[in-house]
Amino acid sequence: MQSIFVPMISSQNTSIKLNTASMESSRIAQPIGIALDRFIKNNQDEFAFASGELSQLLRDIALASKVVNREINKAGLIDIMGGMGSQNNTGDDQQKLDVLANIRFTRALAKGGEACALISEENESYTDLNNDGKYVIAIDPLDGSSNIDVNVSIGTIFSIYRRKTKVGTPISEEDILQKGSEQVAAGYILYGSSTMLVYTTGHGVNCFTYEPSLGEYFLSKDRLMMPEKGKIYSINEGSANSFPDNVKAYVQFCKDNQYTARYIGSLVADFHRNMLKGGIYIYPSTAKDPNGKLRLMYECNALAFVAEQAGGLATDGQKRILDIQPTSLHQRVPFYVGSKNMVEKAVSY
Ligand code: P6P
Repeated sequence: MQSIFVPMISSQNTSIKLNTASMESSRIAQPIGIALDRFIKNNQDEFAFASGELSQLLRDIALASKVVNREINKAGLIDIMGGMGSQNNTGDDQQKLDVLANIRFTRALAKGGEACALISEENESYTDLNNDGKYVIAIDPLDGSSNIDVNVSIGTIFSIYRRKTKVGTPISEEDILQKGSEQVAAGYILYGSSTMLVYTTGHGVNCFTYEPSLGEYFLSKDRLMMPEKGKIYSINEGSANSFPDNVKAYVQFCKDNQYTARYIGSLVADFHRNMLKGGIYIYPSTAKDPNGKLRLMYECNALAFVAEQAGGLATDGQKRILDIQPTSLHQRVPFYVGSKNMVEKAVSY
């Protein structure tokens, strides 16, 4: 299938420059606008396992994201109109969007057949999908969903692991509690001014923009690299009184150096902005959340993998996020992620 060039005018494209310098010699420049499936087929040597399996997994995730994207826009409209929507979109008829998104992603992955188990923020325990599946998916189906009511961008975050135990046998804990360094792919969907799918398989970060009129994701950036330096810091200073001293000192450093404070309160949106412009996002331990608020398995690991693949860093303040051995599905960790120089500076205090 020929790649379709779809002229998309969005802030994402105008600031995009193909970073050919960082492209490995073995790879040809992918034509901007190539469809997701074709892109995966063109780069099948980059996925450690059968590319058809990755295609299927990303297709399952992309499919669910298209449905969620449509629901988000609709829900946003109803909420803005206040009372009109209050009877229709609450109670039994329509579920909360978090739950709806969870159902969509679970169903799509179950149908796709490649996943044997699903870890989700919405489920207390993991979900058995198919003992013949080879992959374990960890997902935050809709992060920051409280922002929908005020029409702020929100996101889906996902990690893909290869199961450790033999295909066809029951899932075990060693399949589920894997370190972030074991991820074979990870990424996020940002439901923003344009809806974007950003993922990595360990060979750089690729960004796709969704074209609703065609129902397809098209490549809008190949090999996205995060600026090593930046002057944007994202942290909820409302909790500043209970920040650890090192975090207080770093925030003061940012102020003394006239950095810009940007905190959307939606992790994927803050993270994606920093990916493009350079910056650091910190959710430290606070009085309310002594281990930080963000979850290792389905928020921090995926974004840490993407950040590192884009030349950035991600730690819990002491340890590389991807080296942390999970002990429970929903464990929280302090999270420092972003431009290399900024994270190094922040943890040097
Ligand atoms: P706070 C949303 O609930 C979320 O998980 C992230 O998307 C966001 O960055 C963070 O929590 C905001 O938390 O405590 O600053 O409101």
